[in-house]
Amino acid sequence: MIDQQKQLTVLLTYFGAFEGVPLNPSQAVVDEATRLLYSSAPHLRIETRELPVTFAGSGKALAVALDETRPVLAISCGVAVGRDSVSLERVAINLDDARIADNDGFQPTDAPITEDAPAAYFSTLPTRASWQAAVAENLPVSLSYSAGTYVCNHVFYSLMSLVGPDVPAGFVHVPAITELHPDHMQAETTAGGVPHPATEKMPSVALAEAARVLELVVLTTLAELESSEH
Ligand code: PCA
Repeated sequence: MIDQQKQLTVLLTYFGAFEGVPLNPSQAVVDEATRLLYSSAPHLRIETRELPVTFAGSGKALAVALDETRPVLAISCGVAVGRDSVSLERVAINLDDARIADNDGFQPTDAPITEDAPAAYFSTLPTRASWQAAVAENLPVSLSYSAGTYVCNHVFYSLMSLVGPDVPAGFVHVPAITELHPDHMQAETTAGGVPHPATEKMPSVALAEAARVLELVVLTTLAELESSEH
């Protein structure tokens, strides 16, 4: 139930550095989207949290963040190096399969995230409507059907199992950001990245564009929540 009198809390999470990504652009995108949302939707309370790039710690940190903030909408964000657009992830799979170690030095292969649990969860964000809103503004955006099998997919799967069907939730992968030295990054395919020859320039998008896509996902989801109340 959306109570118009109540301040609506939105939870946005991002990740820090990990192997091949000395500066994770998901933080800058979340910060900039938060700034945009405070002027476009002043009734919102935006809570942001950094999650560790670890299989063991990320789900726990997410559970704490959800418990502390009790959001009406939750979006986790991470980077997928080598992609050339902001990816609205549609499906999280029950699989940890890492080609690089996480920040604990842990590198699971072929391991279920949760035993005897669903093979996959779909995002409950209005991904297509959000994508359409972003396309209408000529922003670099795509619908994606794989968030990889590294910590981002793990967090996405954990998020969907933690929030249940009543709180819209999902995952957004941002590409490298033009202003943040993208050439220092390495793509990692299990982390939703796209391999690219070292001779080619790393694809990247402008910070303002990536942040606007994230803002549109939040606004589109809230509009849908509000219309379901009438
Ligand atoms: N991207 C990684 C984990 C953290 C991040 O920002 C991934 O796509 O799995």
